[in-house]
Amino acid sequence: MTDNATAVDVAIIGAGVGGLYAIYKFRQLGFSLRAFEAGGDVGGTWYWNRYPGARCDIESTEYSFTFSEELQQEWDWTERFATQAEILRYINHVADRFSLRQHIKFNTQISVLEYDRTEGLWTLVTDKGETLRARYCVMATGPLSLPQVPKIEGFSDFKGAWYHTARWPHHDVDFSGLRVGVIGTGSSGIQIVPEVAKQAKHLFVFQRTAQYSVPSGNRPLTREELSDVKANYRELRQKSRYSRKGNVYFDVPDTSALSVSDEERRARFDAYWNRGGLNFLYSYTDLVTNVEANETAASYVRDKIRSKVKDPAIADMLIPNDHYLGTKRPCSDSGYYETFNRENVTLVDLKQTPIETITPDGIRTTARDYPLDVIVFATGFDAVTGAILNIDIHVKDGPNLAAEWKSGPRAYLGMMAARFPNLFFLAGPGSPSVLANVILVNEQQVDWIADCLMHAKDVGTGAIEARESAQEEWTAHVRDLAEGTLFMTANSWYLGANIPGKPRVFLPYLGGLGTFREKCDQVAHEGYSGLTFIA
Ligand code: NA7
Repeated sequence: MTDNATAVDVAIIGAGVGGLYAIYKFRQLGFSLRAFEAGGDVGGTWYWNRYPGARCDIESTEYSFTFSEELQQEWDWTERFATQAEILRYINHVADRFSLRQHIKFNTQISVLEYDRTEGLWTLVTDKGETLRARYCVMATGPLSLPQVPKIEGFSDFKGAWYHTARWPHHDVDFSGLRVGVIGTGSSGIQIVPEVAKQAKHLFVFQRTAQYSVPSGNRPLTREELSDVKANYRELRQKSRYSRKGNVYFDVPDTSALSVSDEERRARFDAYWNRGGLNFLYSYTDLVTNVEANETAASYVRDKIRSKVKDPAIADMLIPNDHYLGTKRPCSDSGYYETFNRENVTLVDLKQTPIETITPDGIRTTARDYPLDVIVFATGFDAVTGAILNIDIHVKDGPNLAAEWKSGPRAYLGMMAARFPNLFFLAGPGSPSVLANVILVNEQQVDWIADCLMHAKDVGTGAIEARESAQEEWTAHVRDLAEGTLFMTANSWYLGANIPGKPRVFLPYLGGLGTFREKCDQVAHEGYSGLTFIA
């Protein structure tokens, strides 16, 4: 452990699911630690994204920690897909049950991280100017945590209220009698729109890109279902850990959509559609790799949209026409398309009539003015790298991470950047991150890092560093997996396309969580090949 009395062994930045598990794990192994959290309490994404309709789209019995059998036996999920409020209650329960809160300094943002090679220590500087020194630093900053508020001219003059879905107030927001504009129709927009429509005098939905959304199929979980899962949790979790998506409810398809008859394909699509959830995209092997296969599912969804939306002109506006199904983060909804049948809802197609400016009284597009009392930004995040690069991370008299990643992030196994010793990323670029159940992703990475630190301790190492060659090889591997898939064709946040000026690089690792785990285990087995342990 560190020989410097004022330093801790491990500093953890972020107290969402990754940070909490890191605290639990490193403490269990006897490391001294300190965690910092920008929010006022635990939860990360689930602390901030408390907008009406916020809900997970992974089954609740899967989207939960696996590290404690007691925990998973004692917690009762109530719905197939948990609300933000229920997930946050669960995360708070975890924090209390394992006494994790005592290690966290809340309402504290880390602004600077500087590594001193001579001392082998990181110095963390908070937004309040306090400092802490640590041997190791774990970035549990979250892949979807830095909100994106687009820079629209005139915004500061707007006289009404405004909110971002990812910075929602802690009190209820009452839209009754108000004219509300929602900008953005990704997962968050698609979830909040039906809820706001129920209250608002009039809701204007400002859509830049129409999205494919499948019905969530959410419903209460029965006692029998819950007991059945609990009785089989060990086995289920083991399968999930080695599955592609960190989720055994997602089927592993075995057939090409093109290898079956139209009737057979339709029957399977119907079955998946009626069951609900994102599993629809995994009904066949080639929906995101083959244009023709993709089209079979896309045309099925288009028909569904047309059947739900009464006005054919509005249905046409809601049908995506510029990307393949599944190539932007898929959405699931509870009555999204049907909301556009309401008298008090208007869809504004920003592709036809872009926003020109925000005025003191609302939004002006190239076609007209929309007077508004409230603007809701459901405009997403600077994903995967945003929260990491929001901190000035550098080595004293050495490289700066933002400069190193100028043309795109490079990290060995998505966890370590060469020339930045003792710094680890959770759910970072080049890891399964946002493409799999992020709780299991975090658990796998924390466990791997913990083993690595124990190894370093055993061999008496001060600094662990990724080799440049290993980093380049991994980065090329991540890129190669994405090249040739349809993912590369869409303007998605997977590719950083939602952030002006962000390099167009496919951020997550497409090989799946199970394969990633095996690769990481192999690296450990080889004595941490690709890493250098410096005395
Ligand atoms: P997303 O999926 O990034 O969606 C953001 C939406 O906001 C999307 O429709 C964007 O259109 C739209 N957007 C962004 N900037 C603008 C501007 N300047 N003007 C108009 N419209 C804009 O974020 P979410 O919060 O919905 O979901 C993020 C993830 O959280 C989700 O995938 C789950 O993993 C959980 P675009 O498509 O870029 O044209």
